[in-house]
Amino acid sequence: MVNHDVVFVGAPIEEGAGRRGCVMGPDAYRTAGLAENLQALGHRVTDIGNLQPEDAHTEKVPNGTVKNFHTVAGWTRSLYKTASELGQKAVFPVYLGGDHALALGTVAGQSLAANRLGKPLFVLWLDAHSDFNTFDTTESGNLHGTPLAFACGLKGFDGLLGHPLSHPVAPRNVEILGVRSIDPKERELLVDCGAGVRDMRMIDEMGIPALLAPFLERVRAANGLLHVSLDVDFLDPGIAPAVGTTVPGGATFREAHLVMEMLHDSGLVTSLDLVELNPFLDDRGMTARLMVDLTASLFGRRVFDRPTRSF
Ligand code: 4U7
Ligand code: MN
Ligand code: MN
Ligand code: MN
Repeated sequence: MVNHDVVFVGAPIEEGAGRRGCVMGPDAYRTAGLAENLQALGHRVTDIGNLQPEDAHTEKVPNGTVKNFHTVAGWTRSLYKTASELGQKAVFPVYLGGDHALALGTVAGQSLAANRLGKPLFVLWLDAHSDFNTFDTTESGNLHGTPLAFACGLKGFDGLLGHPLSHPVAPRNVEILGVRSIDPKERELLVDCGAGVRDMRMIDEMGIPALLAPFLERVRAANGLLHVSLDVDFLDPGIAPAVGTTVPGGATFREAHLVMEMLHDSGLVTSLDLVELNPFLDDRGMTARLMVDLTASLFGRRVFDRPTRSF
């Protein structure tokens, strides 16, 4: 088994979401024993604590619908900087959210770093939503619904960093898995750019392995790096209530663990977002603990190493 140098980066951003509470996410993961669980698997863990947003208040607000633009832009800048640095080192960053607007900074930063290493970045987006709105298409104005569009280089986002994105992720290198809520304009953007979208019905009909294995093969064939962005609402609300944007019919306990186990076995994942946990909505920590256990599966936890004999 490969032992990683894991770095925790706390990002208690909640201004991208429609309701408050994600600010408590990073500490909930710490309380639920994320570090201890990864250490028990033989990994080294360094927790660099929580980042602070930069000051972006002089930037022009793109339009009247977008909410908390300056705060989100400030977080995007500090996360972008941190991710572009960590992404070039021999460490495995785990970004502890915070709402999904965190990924405005992490994916762009990891993509810049991958480019500097001469490798393409692939992104696996585990989410009930596709998060592919732009500042022009968002109806809610909540910026946690936009990070994947930004990372793919769609137009209108320049104010976030104060400059255009230099190394966007190729939409063909993006796979969205578990989706069951897409806004009409998002759908058009997704179809136009050619991102991979695998909805819950496809999981029902084909199962996780038939969907995930071909994507992992593409990452391997391209000698790519893989960033995984895990939104709590990927999971069925019955097993993961601590999220502000529940959508019924999500991934089951075993489907989610199988995704993580396959990701581990692939050896391809190089960075991870844990986002949208809202501890204020949790039931005695059950969602925080499930997210910790899923992360442990991604880092190699398994019940039994190999059968002692064939059947
Ligand atoms: B999350 C939504 F309208 N599309 O833009 C929007 F349905 O990070 C939801 O995946 C976004 O939780 C959900 O507000 C963002 C809505
Ligand atoms: Mn979501
Ligand atoms: Mn999301
Ligand atoms: Mn959400």
